[in-house]
Amino acid sequence: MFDLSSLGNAVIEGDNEQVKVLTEKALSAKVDPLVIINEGLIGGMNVVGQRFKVNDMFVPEVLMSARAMNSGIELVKPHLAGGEMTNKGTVVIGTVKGDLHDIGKSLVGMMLECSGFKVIDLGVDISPEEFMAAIKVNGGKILALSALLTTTMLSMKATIDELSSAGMRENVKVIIGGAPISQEFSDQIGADGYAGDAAAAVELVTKLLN
Ligand code: B1M
Repeated sequence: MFDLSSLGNAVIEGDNEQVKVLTEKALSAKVDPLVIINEGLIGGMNVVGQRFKVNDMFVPEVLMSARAMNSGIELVKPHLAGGEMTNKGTVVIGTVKGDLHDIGKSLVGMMLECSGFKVIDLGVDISPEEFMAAIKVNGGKILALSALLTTTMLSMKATIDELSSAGMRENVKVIIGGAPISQEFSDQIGADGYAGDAAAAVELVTKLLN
């Protein structure tokens, strides 16, 4: 049985090289790629989150951990099933205005891509108008909004309102997610669904497009 705790520790320490070595080792040992991501890489990042909260880690260290986690994810990505499948539908994804957190959003985008969806990732700090423009240009059927701050989650409602004002609400399903988001909030702002993690987001998008 491969011990993923050392991979998690390398993420916590922000040790990019060690993360790459241990991720390669886990892949060679045939550990399920999703287990490597969820238990090793995100497991480590979750500890970083808890320590950041109690001021036991600070922004530069958090960024090093995030960079190390991403290096591992890049190595795992080609091993996730389904990447070469045909386009099941276009998803426009981004982190809402005022919010610079991109790790969870990128993970959701990557998992959707690996599940056969075409993903247009707009990045972070995306205004309702920018989301709207991307939906129009790309013909997206799903708008996927991520927020990590209680202050920026309000921009999700503004984005849905913008969609309605543009007369496009009927044609586009909106899903939302991120640490402060809940099903209750999703219902409150009139989104089509909430997903707690990347795997749930794939399930939700699949359901909404069927
Ligand atoms: Co920030 N930050 N941060 N931060 N940061 C949080 C979110 C915070 C909870 C930390 C804390 O205080 N405990 C807190 C928010 C408090 C609140 O609003 N209630 C916080 C704060 C306050 C801030 C700043 C204001 C700090 C400051 O400057 N004083 C600042 C804000 C900057 C801004 O955005 N304007 C800030 C900055 C940063 C960094 C730049 C240092 C860095 C971001 C780096 C980057 O993204 N490139 C950072 C980080 C890393 C965190 C924590 C530690 C980790 C977030 C993360 O990446 N987690 C975070 C603490 C925490 O969440 N425990 C924290 C790993 C990631 C895989 O999980 O993003 O939750 P997550 O995504 C999950 C699910 O939520 C879900 O699936 C993902 C995979 O399972 N999901 C979706 C996410 N999006 C989804 C979309 C979906 C569906 C599911 O559908 C569309």
